Order: sequence, then structure tokens, then C-alpha cells
Amino acid sequence: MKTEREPLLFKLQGVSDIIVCMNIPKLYSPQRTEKLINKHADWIGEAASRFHVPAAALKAVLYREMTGIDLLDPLADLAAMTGFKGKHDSSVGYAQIFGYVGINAVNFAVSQGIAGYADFGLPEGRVLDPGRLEDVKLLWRVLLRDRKKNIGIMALNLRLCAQEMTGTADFDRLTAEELKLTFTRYNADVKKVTAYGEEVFGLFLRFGGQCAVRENGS
Ligand SMILES: [Ca+2]
Repeated sequence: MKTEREPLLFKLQGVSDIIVCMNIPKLYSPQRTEKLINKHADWIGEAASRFHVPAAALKAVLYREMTGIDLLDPLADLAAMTGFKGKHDSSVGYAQIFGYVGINAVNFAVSQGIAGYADFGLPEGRVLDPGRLEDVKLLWRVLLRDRKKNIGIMALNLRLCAQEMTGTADFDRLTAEELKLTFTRYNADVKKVTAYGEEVFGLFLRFGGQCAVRENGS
């Protein structure tokens, strides 16, 4: 016979555990997300053409990330902003990007001549360091405060994800499987396609995206 208050309550370590047990409402409904994606179509189109990433890929990731943001997500950002419990980074903004991830994405783009630090209001003259707290805070604030730059850095991160997973950042060459791997990498540091990768690929097709077809691995 079960005794009162166990086993669940004894497992609860704090607020974060309680939150896991609750169904937290989302910040953006699918309908509102679609509206915001349409509203920012110009920013998305600009990032797509400047950074050579299909607009459909940007819309797909944005849709998946935005519809996943719950009402408590801003609390994690507040903790990062104030340094609460030593926290200085969080997945932030429409595209839910961590500061250190943004640094890696921008560094990659700069190394390829695709973008410059000044494009994102960042200081020129030295390579940003994802292990340096001040640099992480700097990039994180850009991601938090500037939605257009958040979308731009998402595009650059997708380029880096493609490079890591497929050996090229040229989206015109990516097959369906390679796109799934690229989308997977946006969300997790794993080598096999996840449900997230499958889901975003489905969204990519829904937003009009196309993939390359290659035979014999050529
Ligand atoms: Ca977040």
C-alpha cells in the first residue's frame, strides 16, 4: 500500500523539478508563430540571401523553436541576465540560441568571409572566444535584444551545423538525409537523425524547401 506523499513528492528537488511535472503553456501558439514568421519575412529573406541558407530552412527552425518556447523560458533568460546561481547563458530569442553557440556560428562565418563581426554589432579585431565569459555575455545580449540579428545568427548556425554534419555548408548540395542531420545538429550534439531533425525537415518541406538528389554518393 502506498504511503502518503510518496514517491513523487520526495523526488522533487526544487522548482525546476516541479516544473517538469507540469504542463507549462507555450509563449507562442502555432497561429501566432505563423503570423510572426510572415511579419518578419523580410528579415528572413535577407538572412537567407546574405548567408546562403534557404528561407524555408530558416522558417522551419524558427517555427519549431518558437512553438517550443514555454511561458517560463523568460525566467531562464532573466537568470542568465542577472547571473543568478552563476548562470550566464541560455537559449534565447526567436531561434533559441545559446551565446556560446552564436559565437561559434559567427566565428565560422567570419572565417569563411560570409559575415563580419560588425554585422552583429560586435567588436572587430579579435576572434570571439566561446569559453570567455565576457564574450558569451556580449553575444548573448545581441541574441536577446535584436530579433533580426537573432535570425541572422540562426542562419549562420545552420551553416555551421551543415558543415559539421555533412562536410559542406552549401545547402544546394544537401540531400534530404543531410538536411535532417543538419537540423538535428541545431538542437543536439549527436550524429544520428533525431525526431527533432525529422520534424524540422517536414516543416522545411511545408515551407517550400527542396533538397538535392545525388546518386552513388557523387
Ligand atoms: Ca530558452
